[in-house]
Amino acid sequence: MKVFMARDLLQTNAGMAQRNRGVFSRHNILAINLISSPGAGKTTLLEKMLDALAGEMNIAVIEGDIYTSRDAQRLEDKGVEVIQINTAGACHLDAGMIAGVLKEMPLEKLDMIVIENVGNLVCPAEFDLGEDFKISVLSVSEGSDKPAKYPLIFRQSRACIINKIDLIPYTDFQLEQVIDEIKDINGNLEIFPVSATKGDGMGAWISWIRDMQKGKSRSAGE
Ligand SMILES: Nc1nc2c(ncn2[C@@H]2O[C@H](COP(=O)(O)OP(=O)(O)OP(=O)(O)O)[C@@H](O)[C@H]2O)c(=O)[nH]1
Ligand SMILES: [Mg+2]
Repeated sequence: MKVFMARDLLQTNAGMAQRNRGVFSRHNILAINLISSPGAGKTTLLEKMLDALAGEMNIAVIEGDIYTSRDAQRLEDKGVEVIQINTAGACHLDAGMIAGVLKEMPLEKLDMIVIENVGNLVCPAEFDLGEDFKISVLSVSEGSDKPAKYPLIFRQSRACIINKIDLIPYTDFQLEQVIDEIKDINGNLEIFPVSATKGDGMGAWISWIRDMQKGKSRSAGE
């Protein structure tokens, strides 16, 4: 019987993530990793991001799902390269899976890679994929207590999107209180309350991510 220790697996992952980071950096690609509970709105956000940004930069998407290619199919008509990874049961993407698909991607042409991780607030937070940063997505319908209950992902992220703010009137979600709790966990987080479906707040998020991509390509040129 083969036994693998979680600590050793994480070390192997860290080495592979470092290699991915080198690949992104050599090609001046901004790589972001979207993480949330199932159904918080990652694919919907991505659809709207592609509508806004695909005409001005070359974006590719890596879709992580346990099963099915449904999210990849939703994004394919946006005219960008979409690669599906089915983890066949695993609750997160790891750096080795990303390294495997990077070999198949037209890296020299790309400005940004968006990775949609498997819907899960816990395991994906543990795995560095070599991305520039993680983005956590929390949705109003999940309840106000989620940042306090699952702090790791908020600690690990560079930005947090609070999605589905159009549903606030129908729930007991306390937006200001949640923002304060998230800031207590990570005071450096950029926080974007949005409604991906209605469009509220999306301008600020899109312009922030656009600036991050420009910053990465500028720093590469220095
Ligand atoms: N009311 C409302 N619904 C939304 C919003 N964003 C997404 N949804 C809905 O939430 C549901 C889930 O959205 P997805 O984009 O598939 O969520 P996801 O995080 O990609 O889901 P998984 O990939 O399965 O984890 C869909 O029915 C969306 O239409 C929003 O801003 N407001
Ligand atoms: Mg999705």
